[in-house]
Amino acid sequence: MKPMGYVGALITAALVASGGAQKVETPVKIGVAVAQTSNTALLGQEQVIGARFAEKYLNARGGINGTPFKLVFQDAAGDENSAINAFQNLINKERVVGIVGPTLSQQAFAADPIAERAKVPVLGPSNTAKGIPQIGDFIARVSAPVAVVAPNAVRQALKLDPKIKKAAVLYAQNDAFSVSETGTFQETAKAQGLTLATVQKFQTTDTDFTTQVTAVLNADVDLVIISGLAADGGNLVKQLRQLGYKGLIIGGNGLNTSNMFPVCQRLCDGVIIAQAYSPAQPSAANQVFVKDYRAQYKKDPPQFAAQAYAGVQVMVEALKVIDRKKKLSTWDLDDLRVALNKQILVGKYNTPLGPISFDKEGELNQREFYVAQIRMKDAKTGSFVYLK
Ligand code: 1QQ
Repeated sequence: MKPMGYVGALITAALVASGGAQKVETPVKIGVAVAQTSNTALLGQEQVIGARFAEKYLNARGGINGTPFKLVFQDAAGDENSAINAFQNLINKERVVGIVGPTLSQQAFAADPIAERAKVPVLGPSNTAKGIPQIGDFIARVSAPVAVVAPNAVRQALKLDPKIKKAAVLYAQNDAFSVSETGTFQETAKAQGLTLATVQKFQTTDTDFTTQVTAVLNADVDLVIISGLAADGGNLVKQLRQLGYKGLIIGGNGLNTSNMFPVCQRLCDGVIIAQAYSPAQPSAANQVFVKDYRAQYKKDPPQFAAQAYAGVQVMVEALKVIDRKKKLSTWDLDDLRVALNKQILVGKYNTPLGPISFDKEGELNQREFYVAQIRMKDAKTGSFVYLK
């Protein structure tokens, strides 16, 4: 963990001494704490793109009632300490009004309590484990939980091949999201009448999966379901194919990025992944987003970019409502953070994810979910093809 530093400590001490009262700076700063480095950046890179995109386009459309806002990025990397450090910097040094982040649920369980104690609203852009909104009053998420997203992949696999009877389940035991998601996958598979022939564990840091793949092959299954992150997940897919597994593979949310393609290359082909976003979502908000995104990046936006965009959008729209009642520049920062949290939870938002809102605990209300399958054109290029 990077230490806060002498200046940061001095500022914090001064604020504590002064009772914390400080005016909001303009332009208003929204913090973004996602993985810009480490293996988790395979997922976080798409969030940075989505958030920057939101900043550019929402500001071009008037920002907060005519005043631009500013995103402040702090690299939360892939571990708990980096996420905690990023949150502390954003809260105490950058004095942001709210935070979109972190990337992993594993990090959210460690860093969100820091924001909760400081009364700073957090929107989890990709924190899908069970229990995230329950961390505290200031914690909500724009990322639908595994319990509602993951089952769609199992149902779709059975639609593609109704003869599937035996499944193998593999999960990263050192990652809170993977543990949560595999629970949902295992319940769904059993509820659908499948036999769980083997359950295998690994670590997100593993690169050699010979033991797990051998167990899968010995169990003679016709479906493999993986809950891990992008680098480990990609290597696992690759080694399953290299050692001769021929059946369908379901990947969880941690494999939900084209940044995995360089890892498993052609062998990524066919992996089925449930989606909390579709570029085809017909809402006007999404169609504008897709058109603008395509113009800039020459491809469809991926789920993690769309969710990060939605996170920034929700903060901005809630700030607009508050600003209309009392100009943001006239607020005390502490009061504005509390008001922002309240407004986030009562608002309704037309986002690229479709229309969304939150329940009292900060859990996301979202209507539509999808399933996509990876199609590789060659070793480097592929795409997520949405299934009906
Ligand atoms: C979580 C996730 C990750 C796989 C998203 C990046 O869903 O940690 O909750």
